[in-house]
Amino acid sequence: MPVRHYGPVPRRKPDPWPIAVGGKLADRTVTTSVAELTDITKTGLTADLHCASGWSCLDLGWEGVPASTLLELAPPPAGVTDVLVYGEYGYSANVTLEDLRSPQAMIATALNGVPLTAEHGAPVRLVLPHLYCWKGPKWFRGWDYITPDTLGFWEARGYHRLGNCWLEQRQTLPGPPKEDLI
Ligand SMILES: Nc1nc2c(c(=O)[nH]1)N[C@H]1C(S)=C(S)[C@@H](COP(=O)(O)O)O[C@H]1N2
Ligand SMILES: [Mo]
Repeated sequence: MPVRHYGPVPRRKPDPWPIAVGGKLADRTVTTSVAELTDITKTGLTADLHCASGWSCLDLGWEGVPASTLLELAPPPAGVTDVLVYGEYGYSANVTLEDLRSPQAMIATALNGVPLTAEHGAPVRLVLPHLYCWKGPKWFRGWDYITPDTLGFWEARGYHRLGNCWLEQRQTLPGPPKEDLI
C-alpha cells in the first residue's frame, strides 16, 4: 500500500488523541477522543481505497468507529449540509453531510488486523470508501460545520468539491476543449 500525503508525518501522538467537532455554524464545540469513541462502538469494514492519482487498494480490512457515532455526539445544526474534515497540521477536505452519513463512513484505528502505522494515519483516519481518499484525512482531528462554499486543502487548488470516485470527480476545472488536445 503506497504512502501518500502532503507535509510531514506527525511526530507526536498525544494520548488521549483529541477530536473536536464544531465550527462557526455550531453553537458549541464538542470534544472527545479516540479512546472515548472506541468505547462507544467498534465495527469492521472491508472496503477499497481509491487515490485520484490513479491507484487503488482493494479489500482493505478497516476497524474503528462508524462516523455516525461522532455525528450523534455532535449533531449538525439545522440547515447545515457540509463539513470540513481536519487532519493534524491543518490538512482539510470539504465533504457533504450526506457523504459523511454513508453507512461505510468510518473513523478507522486499525488496518488489516493491526493498529494504523504512523505513516498511514495513526492513531485514527477518516475512511470514506466511495470518495477519493484525499477526502479522508489521516491523523484525523474532527470536523467543522460549514457553508457549501468553504473548500478544503485540495479543493481550494482545483480538486472536485464532491470527489465521488465512481463518477471520477477528480478536478473541478473543465480542462481544455477537445480540439486543443493533440
Ligand atoms: N492528513 C492527511 N491525510 C491524507 C492526505 C494528506 O495529505 N494529509 N492525503 C490523502 C491522499 S491524497 C491519499 S492517496 C491517502 C493515502 O493514504 P495512505 O498513505 O495510507 O496510502 O491519504 C489521504 N489522507
Ligand atoms: Mo491521493
